[in-house]
Amino acid sequence: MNLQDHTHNRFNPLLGEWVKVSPHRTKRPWLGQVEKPQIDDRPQYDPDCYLCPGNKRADGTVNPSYFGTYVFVNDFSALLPDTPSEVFEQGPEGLLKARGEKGICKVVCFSPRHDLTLSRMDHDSVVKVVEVLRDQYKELGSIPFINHVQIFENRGAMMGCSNPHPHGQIWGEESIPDIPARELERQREYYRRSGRSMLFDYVRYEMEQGERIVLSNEHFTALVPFWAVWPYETMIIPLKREIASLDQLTEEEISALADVMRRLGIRYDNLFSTSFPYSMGIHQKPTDGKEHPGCMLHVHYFPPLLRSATVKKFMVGYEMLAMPQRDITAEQSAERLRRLPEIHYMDTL
Ligand code: H2U
Ligand code: ZN
Repeated sequence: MNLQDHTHNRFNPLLGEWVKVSPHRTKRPWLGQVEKPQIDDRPQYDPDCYLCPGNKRADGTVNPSYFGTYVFVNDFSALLPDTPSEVFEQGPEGLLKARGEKGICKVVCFSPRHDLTLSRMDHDSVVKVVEVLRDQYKELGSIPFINHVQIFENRGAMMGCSNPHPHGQIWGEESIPDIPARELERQREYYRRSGRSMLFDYVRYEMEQGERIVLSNEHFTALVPFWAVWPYETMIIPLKREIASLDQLTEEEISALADVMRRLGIRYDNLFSTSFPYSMGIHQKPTDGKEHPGCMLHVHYFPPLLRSATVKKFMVGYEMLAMPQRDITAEQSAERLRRLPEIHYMDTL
């Protein structure tokens, strides 16, 4: 079987799921289609933005005149610290099951500048963002009832992001949510079997192969995983040592992670000359005080775009009912991302 010609199912070892790849449908070469660049001309300050410094938020709080980053408790938090942790069970065999969930939700402004994105901020400012995410992981994680901290960024209206001001969210909660729980379980199983971390083995193998690597520096690499579902899905993984969480990073590694995030963001924006929408998030060690053998810190990027700034991939029909499917292979996506320049298109207009 040739992975670039024949339809096949690829296995995702992190989730234990499969993705169908049908490469013959995209046999035509990449046309290198030139898109009209989308000019992002937001003002540096927007008086109507609830995240800009000095502005009033929905709950009446006035944001300070912050420099760098600014973190606050979400005014519409989905999780609250005083929810009762009760169990509900009803119906035959307890089919109707529920459980109370305590938690804290925060919003992190990445910059006071309304017009920027992570990909348009300078390196030092992105370093500050990674540092503040690390500090929040530590702070929330040290609260006894918080056993898992999920950091994420929803970027672009297409992803349901309510405000273009650069920001992310952090949800700390009692239980480990399903997706990270499954990843942790599979990493644990791999560790039990081999005595090594799955993602550390994987990243070293990919570095030798090279064909799915997008970019790297001394400490981190960004690659299109073999089992990617979204057309330009990527992961950032530590290269040099097994790191389980943000608080284990040295200053040098924080700088290296910021570097890869920033450069990957620029390549993404340059792909379709648009401010590239995505959901991005960090998976790391839960804060439940347990061991979690084999757990490695990693960042996932799930971007919805397929062919242009407006044509997105839909997960419907077969994908909703059977399994995910893609046409362009992970190797083709990695090659396209690898060929792009690291100077932001907005800086060349
Ligand atoms: P997005 O990242 O999906 O755009 O969400 C931004 C969050 O900001 C959203 O969860 C919160 C919303 O609850 N928010 C506030 O905390 N205060 C406000 O004044 C408006 C929005
Ligand atoms: Zn703003």
